[in-house]
Amino acid sequence: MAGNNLTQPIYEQVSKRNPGEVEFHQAVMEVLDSLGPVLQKHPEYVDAKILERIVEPERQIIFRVPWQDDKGNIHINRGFRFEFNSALGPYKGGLRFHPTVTASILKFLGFEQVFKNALTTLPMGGGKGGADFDPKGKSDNEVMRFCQSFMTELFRHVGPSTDIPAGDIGVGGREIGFMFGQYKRLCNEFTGVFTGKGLNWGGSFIRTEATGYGCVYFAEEMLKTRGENFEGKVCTVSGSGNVSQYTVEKLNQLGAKVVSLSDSNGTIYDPGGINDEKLAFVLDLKNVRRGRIREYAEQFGVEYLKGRRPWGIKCDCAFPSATQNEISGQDAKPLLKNGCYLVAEGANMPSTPEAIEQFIANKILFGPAKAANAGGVATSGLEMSQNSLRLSWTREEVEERLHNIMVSVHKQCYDAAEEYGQPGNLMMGANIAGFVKVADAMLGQGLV
Ligand code: NDP
Ligand code: 2IT
Repeated sequence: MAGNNLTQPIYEQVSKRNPGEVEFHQAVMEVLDSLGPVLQKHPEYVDAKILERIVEPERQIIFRVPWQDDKGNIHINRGFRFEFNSALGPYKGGLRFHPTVTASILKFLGFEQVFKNALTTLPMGGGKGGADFDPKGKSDNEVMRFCQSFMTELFRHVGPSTDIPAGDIGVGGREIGFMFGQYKRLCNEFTGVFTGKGLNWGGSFIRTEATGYGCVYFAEEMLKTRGENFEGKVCTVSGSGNVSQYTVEKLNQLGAKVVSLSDSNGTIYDPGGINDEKLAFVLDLKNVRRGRIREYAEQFGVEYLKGRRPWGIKCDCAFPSATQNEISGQDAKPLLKNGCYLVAEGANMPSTPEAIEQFIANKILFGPAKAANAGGVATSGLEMSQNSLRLSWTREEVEERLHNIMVSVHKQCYDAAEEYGQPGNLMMGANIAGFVKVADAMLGQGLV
């Protein structure tokens, strides 16, 4: 593609400087591949070395997290925060607690976050953090001791105008509560340093629902471009955590039928549809009892596909909402063959490059993660605004703002794709629209 002679050396430098960090390389490659036409039109970005700067995190923090389990045994985990880019506002992005967490995973997520946050049009830079801690099978007290130890180091690097973490995989309301409590104790101040807080201590209505709701709103805009809506559409959803749960809720509200959910052990297939009553069972199973999705199949007498993902199930629309690289090139084949014509990414980077290539070649509606799942961080931005105002907006007001933001994110991607000669390619549109905002802010702020 034109302009690749400008981006290839940058990709090579990223590979060399971050050896073995394959997820980070993958995320950088996807963005760089979209930017050829932008660099041709804007030589000032090339001269100011915007790309070379944007792929290098502004600050990288790595620390030891020692903690004791209920039996008194000592464990050591590794904690991270990548403060990627602050051109548009304080660093903003979630924390992930999962045994697979590495610098590569968090750098890919931090890099994506920069452009995603730009698309929300709210004043937020990008960052990401977390630890290779596995909350599964741990008691509440063990999770609390881990969170307190994690914050005992992280507190000095974050703040309501500096860096504002939130949740991600393995970090939900319980973990945010423990970390916020420890921050407050160490700093002796009650501020909006986290988003995703409890509703009675500074949280915002709709933050819990925001990523799933936002992803469905984004997909609704994609369908509108073909004169369609969700009424009667058969949808598959992967994962069964926060994003998946509220994707199902909103799809049900809009008249679709969701036939799958999954976790890292397998998939449930419910051809009758996961109605609101069954969804209530999932919320209790996953958020309170912290059980496995297999129990849904046992409860409702439906099929359990052990060790499998949902992509072999016939559907109109697919919502990958679990984790990165969960739709391989091989998975994309049956998905497309069975007639799926909309993929909206609730998770971050769930489709491999081989899968995306097929989606684009087949001209299906493809909503890339940094646009489709921007509703979560957008509502975090709204939580920050409310904290600054020391006011809280109603549920209806926050949901309306979220909806408007998702319509605007879709429009920005759609328009940029058209402007740069790839109509309908929302992946390219998202990369370009997000990049241009950050690049212009970086130009304006001089060589920093
Ligand atoms: P949760 O921890 O609530 O749920 C994660 C779900 O994904 C679980 O069902 C989990 O299954 C499954 N999962 C996690 N890791 C793997 C894996 N390696 N293989 C297979 N399944 C896996 O996380 P969220 O719902 O918050 O996050 C899901 C995705 O959405 C992530 O990609 C996240 O980055 C992204 N996202 C989240 C936002 C938010 O606001 N929370 C905002 C934007 C994006 P199991 O229980 O077996 O681990
Ligand atoms: O990937 C994401 O956008 C998130 N996990 C949400 C980040 C946030 O700060 O709300």
